[in-house]
Amino acid sequence: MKDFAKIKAQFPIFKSNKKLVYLDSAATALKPKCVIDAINDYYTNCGANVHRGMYDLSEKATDMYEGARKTVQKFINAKSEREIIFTSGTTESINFVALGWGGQNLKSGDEIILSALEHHSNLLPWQKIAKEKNCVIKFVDVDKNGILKIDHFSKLMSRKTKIVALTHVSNVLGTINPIKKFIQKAHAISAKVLIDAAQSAPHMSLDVQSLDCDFLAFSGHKMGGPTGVGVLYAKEKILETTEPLFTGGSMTIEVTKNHAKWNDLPWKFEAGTPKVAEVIGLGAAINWLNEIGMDEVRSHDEKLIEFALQELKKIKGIRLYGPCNPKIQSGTISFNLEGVHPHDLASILNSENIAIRAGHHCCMPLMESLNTEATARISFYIYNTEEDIKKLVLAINKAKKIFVI
Ligand code: C6P
Repeated sequence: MKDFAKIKAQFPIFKSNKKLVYLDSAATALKPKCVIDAINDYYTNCGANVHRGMYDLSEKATDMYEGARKTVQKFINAKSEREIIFTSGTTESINFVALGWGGQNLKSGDEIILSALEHHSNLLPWQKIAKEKNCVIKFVDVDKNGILKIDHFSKLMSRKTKIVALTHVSNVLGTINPIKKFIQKAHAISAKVLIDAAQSAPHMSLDVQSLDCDFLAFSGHKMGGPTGVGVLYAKEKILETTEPLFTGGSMTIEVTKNHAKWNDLPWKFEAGTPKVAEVIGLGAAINWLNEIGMDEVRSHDEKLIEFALQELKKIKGIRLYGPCNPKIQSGTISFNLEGVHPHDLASILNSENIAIRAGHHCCMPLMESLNTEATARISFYIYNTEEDIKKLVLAINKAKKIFVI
């Protein structure tokens, strides 16, 4: 059992903002000192570009950058570093698949299956390519607890299904979807599967070989890493036959006036100067998570969800969305308070130094399914404590007194 008070002490933000109760980690997680130090160290003591210079500092930068790739590979148990592509985040990773792989492989009449839970980042790239290629998008329904209906998925699948793109964990409801079952079903009809792991990679251990997904996307900034960096995992045999979406420096081994030969994997997908400092920072974040242990992270999450659900349920007029079950819910709870708009609630909580998110959370179709325009959302990470939840509940009751007559 880890000492979570000691873990919280590793976050400099709590020294400059002593009263902060940060409950918006699904938007972005705070950064531990070791990550800030790793980025600082790169700029202070190295600063060179990667894969280019024949001098010590550039070789050092390349070693740190490629070392981070190895760290990511092990973190998700990918077979090879060749399967790890650094992107700017989940959004870019999904766009790479939809527009790059999809642009090359989808054709008129093909079907794409998404779900009612998807973040706009796992919806709009598919809408774009579906319009371009005249494909059909179908959506797996969620039940009243925000859980994907696997029976409905079975009904949607057909010979025309080419790709299934699903979120592992909902950023609104926290639902942990049983993605392995969906992947197995999709593979039975030879469809490819992309997993949006933006909200799962920071909270639980992932094993892409065991899941057998074809693509997996996540962001560094939601797991203690810096903004501006993310990962696209894809099976090597898919990457080998996929053309790069972007072209430019570093992704070629031979260029003439009319022709270019692509570099080896994974570099053929990393055109231009990469996000060197950010990738190094992401590597540091993953090393730090590994030290804590992803099972500890998940179990801390589970305990906080359980405590928060228990305390929130005591508030009269609260409506909780989602599974309300810590076993299948990761660090996020959405709710509404009768008589108080979520924006007003967020602003009252802000005056009590409590940061939450309110709105549609970039999931407008899901809001429609939930029959609401917006929710208040709290989301945890390893620096949160039961004390934070007690402060939240006190502040919600204060808001009620102001707004509910
Ligand atoms: N969700 C939230 O507050 P980027 O912005 O590329 O790092 O991640 C996009 C994204 C994709 N999928 C899911 C499930 C997500 O939750 C997010 C980001 C944040 O919920 C910001 S909108």
